Amino acid sequence: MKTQPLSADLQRQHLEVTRRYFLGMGAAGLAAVQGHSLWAGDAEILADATEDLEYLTYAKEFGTVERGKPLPYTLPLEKRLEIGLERKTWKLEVIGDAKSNSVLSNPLTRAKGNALDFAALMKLAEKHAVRFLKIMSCNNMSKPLGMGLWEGVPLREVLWLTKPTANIRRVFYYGHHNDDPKQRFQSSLPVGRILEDPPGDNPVMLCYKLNGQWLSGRRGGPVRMLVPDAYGFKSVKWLKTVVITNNHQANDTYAGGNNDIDSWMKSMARFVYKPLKEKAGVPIPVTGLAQVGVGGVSKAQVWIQPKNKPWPKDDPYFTKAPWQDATILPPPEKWGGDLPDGKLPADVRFFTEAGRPKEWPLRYTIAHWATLLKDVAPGEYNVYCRTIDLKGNAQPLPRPFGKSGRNAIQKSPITVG
Ligand SMILES: Nc1nc2c(c(=O)[nH]1)N[C@H]1C(S)=C(S)[C@@H](COP(=O)(O)O)O[C@H]1N2
Ligand SMILES: [Mo]
Repeated sequence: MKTQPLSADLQRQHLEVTRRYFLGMGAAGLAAVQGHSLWAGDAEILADATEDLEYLTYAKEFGTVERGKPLPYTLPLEKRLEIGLERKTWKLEVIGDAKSNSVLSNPLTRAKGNALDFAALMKLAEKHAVRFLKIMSCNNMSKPLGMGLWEGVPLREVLWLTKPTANIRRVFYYGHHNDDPKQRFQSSLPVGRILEDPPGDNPVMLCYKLNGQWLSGRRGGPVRMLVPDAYGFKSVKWLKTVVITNNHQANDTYAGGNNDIDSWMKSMARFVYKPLKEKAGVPIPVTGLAQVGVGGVSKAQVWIQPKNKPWPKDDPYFTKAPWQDATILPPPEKWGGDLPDGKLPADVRFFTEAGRPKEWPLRYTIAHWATLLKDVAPGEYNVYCRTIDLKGNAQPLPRPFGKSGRNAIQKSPITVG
């Protein structure tokens, strides 16, 4: 497996929203902005502040988790055309599991010549296309990979084309894998999740656009699966095959490696700007992101603790620490991320006709947060951040186990003096 760290490009949207926040705070905020190198562009601080991601992530800044030798999108164009990894030649097979007794009277196969091609997908898109925001996050990584506006056709529209009638409990799917079974990356879902969306959720979809652009080969194009509520491993790239089965068991590649393959995304906070060194007597700006999991996010919080005062071992999640609330910032005015004109298109799920989100923050996206640490005496400290969900659970609760999604509380050192 290869992972690529996020680039250290500037956090344009993040800096913009946080700067507005600090300016709006009056005297203390002004002191923080003016007296502070963050806004002056100090290279070291910016490099540190820019490790994470901005609102919609630019293509070149998106984090990647991929397998394959060679990686399919690195093959020459001629080869990509031959294997169907270009829109012109892409075809999706939707078939019954030969080892199972699912009944479908119209499987979509290459052999029969009725596999779904890109033109047919676009025909479905005319009527059924959906667009929604989603953070791509790997359950095994501490920070998200990238924030996207994804567009696609609900998978159920294509499942129904196969005229399924009985003995269907699960759907398996996998991408191009150089015809090498060992390279196959597969995942699965209960059929119910595909046919019906839980209230307030988005459909599982065949995704062909990200941030207003055709889905690139690196991001899994021409078509990838996109599972809104799940960690990244359910969103299989270079999708070519969907298998309908009566098997009730999951076959996900990620079941190996001790991963919990049934986990909804969790809420968690990450620092974006975390100062390493500060003068005493100056308000210290701290900013970050909250990933909004199934439980939502009601608060982001920070806590600063002297290094020489270790926290009691019987409170491993720091639940009794004196956390202070940060401010969750409003939705951005500019969405960024390669969108034509930086503008969201019409008909984004959970947005009004005027292009504003109906609630904020939205589930399975991110929100920015910011705060000032004030009156910190000279000394060595650690700063921590966490989220509180809509039920009042403090991160990493109610699901602290890492293999269902990493959500340990992040800690960052700071010297004040
Ligand atoms: N075909 C294929 N799809 C894949 C993977 C892969 O290795 N091969 N990795 C998965 C994992 S583990 C994650 S976290 C996401 C990451 O998506 P991204 O690379 O677009 O950020 O892709 C998923 N889809
Ligand atoms: Mo992953």
